[in-house]
Amino acid sequence: MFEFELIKESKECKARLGKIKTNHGEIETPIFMPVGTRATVKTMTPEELKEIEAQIILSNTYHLFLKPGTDIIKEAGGLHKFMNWDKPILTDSGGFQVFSLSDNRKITEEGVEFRSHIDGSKKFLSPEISVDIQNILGSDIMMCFDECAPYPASHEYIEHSMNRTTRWAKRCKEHHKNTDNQALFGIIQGGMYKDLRRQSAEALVEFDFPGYAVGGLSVGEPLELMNEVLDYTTDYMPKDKPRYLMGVGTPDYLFEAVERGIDMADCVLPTRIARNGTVMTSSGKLVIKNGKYKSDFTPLDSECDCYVCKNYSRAYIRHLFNVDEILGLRLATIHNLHFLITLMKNIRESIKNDNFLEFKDDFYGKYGYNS
Ligand code: PRF
Ligand code: ZN
Repeated sequence: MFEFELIKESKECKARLGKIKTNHGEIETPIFMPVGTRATVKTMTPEELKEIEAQIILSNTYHLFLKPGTDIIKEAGGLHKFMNWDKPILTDSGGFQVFSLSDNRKITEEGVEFRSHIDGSKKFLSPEISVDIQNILGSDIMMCFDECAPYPASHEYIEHSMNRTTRWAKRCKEHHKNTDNQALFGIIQGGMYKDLRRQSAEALVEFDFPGYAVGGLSVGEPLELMNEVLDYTTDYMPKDKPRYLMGVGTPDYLFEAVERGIDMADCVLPTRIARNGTVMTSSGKLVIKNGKYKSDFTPLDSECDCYVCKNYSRAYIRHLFNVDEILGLRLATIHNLHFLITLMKNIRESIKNDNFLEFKDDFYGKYGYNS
């Protein structure tokens, strides 16, 4: 089963409220998806993820293909069972990680030959292999194998790359058989070029995927440029299908994306910065290792009602980071994910009440913009 219900369109902007139904439960949109690259959201148990109301997590074909390998996950009975997570999972195709992580890659029409970033061994991924792996993983939402082109890149390069991504999407769709239980999303590419975004979207919409992603953004371009590209790209996307912006997860990028009609987003950022000791609060980011928190016995964020903020002080968490205690990483991660998940919940509430733009301005006033 896979269904998307568009519940409401905002009167103020292109923001939407919706609901996705999968075999592993429902997802309210707009949603932020925590990233569990290697079959774990780093430092968190599934029970803790449920406690902070995570509704869906993302995992990666590329990493799981390299380690532990597809056979082990097949033997375990799929990714849900392997990692003890019974809610929805989205898997990325490897089409991004193979370009950002591996060495010596060689792209051909057939696929991508590369060397593993772990042990240097030779590997190969193609649209068909990516679909086969994602079928074994058993994710609720699968992604087409694509090329996420670098930024900046010429019109000529992007056009060539985007057209190949379109041909790869067709091969993914033709190869994917388990369509009743796993929804395969198309990924729109086209760099920062309006004509190419349009061609990419129109070609993919022809294939009638159950959902569409915007790829190739948040690759180093300024926020204003991402906003401009998103603005026209979402206009080329069907209204009755979910729209997923890949790799976006700072509060400001999320607000700007939702305003332009995005329903789903994911990013390693909240979990990654947490492990570096940076926490998001209602008045902006805070580096907890800083000496000024040495005897600050207030919570990370006085407006937060997460388990961490209810029970621990800045001074204690600073101490944990300073002496490299594992609990520091865990507490900062729980708080940051709770912060973004709650932010998205409040965004949904504001769309419902037609005060999304006011909520956004209030948030920027306290948190800051592009920070
Ligand atoms: N393609 C895929 N995964 C991605 C991206 C993409 O373009 C991005 C772009 N920021 C993040 N993750 N397959
Ligand atoms: Zn908190």
